Amino acid sequence: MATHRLVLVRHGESTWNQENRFCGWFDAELSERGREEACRGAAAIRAAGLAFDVCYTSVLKRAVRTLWLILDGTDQMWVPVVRSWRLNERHYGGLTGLDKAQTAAQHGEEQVKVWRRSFDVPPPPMDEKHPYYQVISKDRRYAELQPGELPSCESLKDTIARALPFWDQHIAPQIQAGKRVLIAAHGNSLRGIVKHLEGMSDAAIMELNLPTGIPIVYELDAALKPTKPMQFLGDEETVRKAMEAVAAQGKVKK
Ligand code: DG2
Repeated sequence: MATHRLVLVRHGESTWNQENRFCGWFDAELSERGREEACRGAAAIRAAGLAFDVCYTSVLKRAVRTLWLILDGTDQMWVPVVRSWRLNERHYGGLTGLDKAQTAAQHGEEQVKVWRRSFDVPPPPMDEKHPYYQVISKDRRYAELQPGELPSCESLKDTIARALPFWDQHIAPQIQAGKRVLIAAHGNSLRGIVKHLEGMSDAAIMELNLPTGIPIVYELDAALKPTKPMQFLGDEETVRKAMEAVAAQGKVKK
């Protein structure tokens, strides 16, 4: 029996999604289209009559701003917001900044799918000479991380390993206490949460591509297990096309 509800949303399209670049921990802004997606997400949440008691997001502005636009568009700007680096996108390591289609042309589509979607194969690490090393690794928002916590690249498995403690210690107890929770995060940090919630296999999660800006509703039982499949607040055709478009980002452009 469903006793709790959880809403997840991947941020709206970022400028680097638009340019088809691996983004990871780079702090890209929302594109104009991304802002519109977030506003449409807000309208869908309002139409569904969903209210929140606490919201969670990453420390990356594409997710934070998406949350702001949703809270603004649903007149819930007063609701407490908790930000954590543990909800950041997976760290794309040495791929950060590269064009996904050009990377597929250079290394092959299969390799790019492994880097993007395999469960436990990380991308190559970001070394100190990488053009985005300083701007990411030396950013003061990560100054409090303990030795060994700042990644140089992450697989989905690594991403789950650092996101799950935050889920277990902060988010799950709030849901279990009856709080209505919204999480605005990223394609892969949310895939990690979905994998955990649904108990998906390492193979099944490879095929899941989350669209930008379309809220996802989960009905959960007392043990926080979904009582039915995730529901998108968007029409089926739009969701299907958006998921296919995400998957196609790693294909060579003809
Ligand atoms: C994208 C996801 O993350 O990329 O880091 O490039 O959700 O923060 O835009 P997001 C990135 P893919 O794993 O879908 O290639």
